[in-house]
Amino acid sequence: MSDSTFVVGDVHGHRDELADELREHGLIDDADNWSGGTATLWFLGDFVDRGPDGIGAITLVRELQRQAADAGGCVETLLGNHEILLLGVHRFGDTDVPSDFGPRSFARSWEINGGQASDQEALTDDLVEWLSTRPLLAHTGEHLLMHSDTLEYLEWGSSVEKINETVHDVLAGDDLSRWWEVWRRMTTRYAFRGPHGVEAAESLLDELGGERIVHGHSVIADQLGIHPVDIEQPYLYAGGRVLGIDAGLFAGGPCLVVSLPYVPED
Ligand SMILES: [Mn+2]
Repeated sequence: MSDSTFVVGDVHGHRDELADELREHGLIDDADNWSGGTATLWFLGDFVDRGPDGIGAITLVRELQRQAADAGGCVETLLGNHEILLLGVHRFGDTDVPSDFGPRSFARSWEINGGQASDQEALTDDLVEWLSTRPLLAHTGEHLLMHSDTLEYLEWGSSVEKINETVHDVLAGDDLSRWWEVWRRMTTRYAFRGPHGVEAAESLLDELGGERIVHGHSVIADQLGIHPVDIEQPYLYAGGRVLGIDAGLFAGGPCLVVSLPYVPED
């Protein structure tokens, strides 16, 4: 277990399924306490919306973060677009976003993207502060971790540190247009699929560092043309430069806890 690194993709409110899978991998015990020792566990964001208990999932992760730190391990998470949505509704509600493209607001987007009233009600100031300061991008070993499979992160800077800093400044402020831009950019996807995927992945890795991108956000079942229930492994693509780990838990797929570096079974 020591020195092992694990990544988990989009949980979308499925707190209990997450706990079951972490237990299966020896990372938590029967009482949901950290048992991973000095292991590192990264989440790629999108804890909330679509499923019943997003705040419960975040609360579990925060508790594991404290316990892992005491044990010499590490638990950390990236922000997903659904965390931006959760925080945006909390801060701006149904205030219209200045736009030439018709009426839009965080509240409206939250409703049509599976927002759960119980998550908004359970959102405390402490959780808002913690979430608002999580990174968008991170490195672990030779991996570049990102929530969304998009190049739009580069609009905020040309290094991981700069991108995280720019977005943290936005989230610390009250500029609705800039907040909206964070949501909009992080909702884009599929940058590494198709004939130009390898090139896009390699140019991003050249710019931000790392040998392999690991992302969530876009379910791998539709990339493979199968149903999420038939997914058993993450999906390595774009010439081996990109690993997709969102198995579509909200759509009946498994909660993958992926050990890095990932080696395909066949
Ligand atoms: Mn997402």
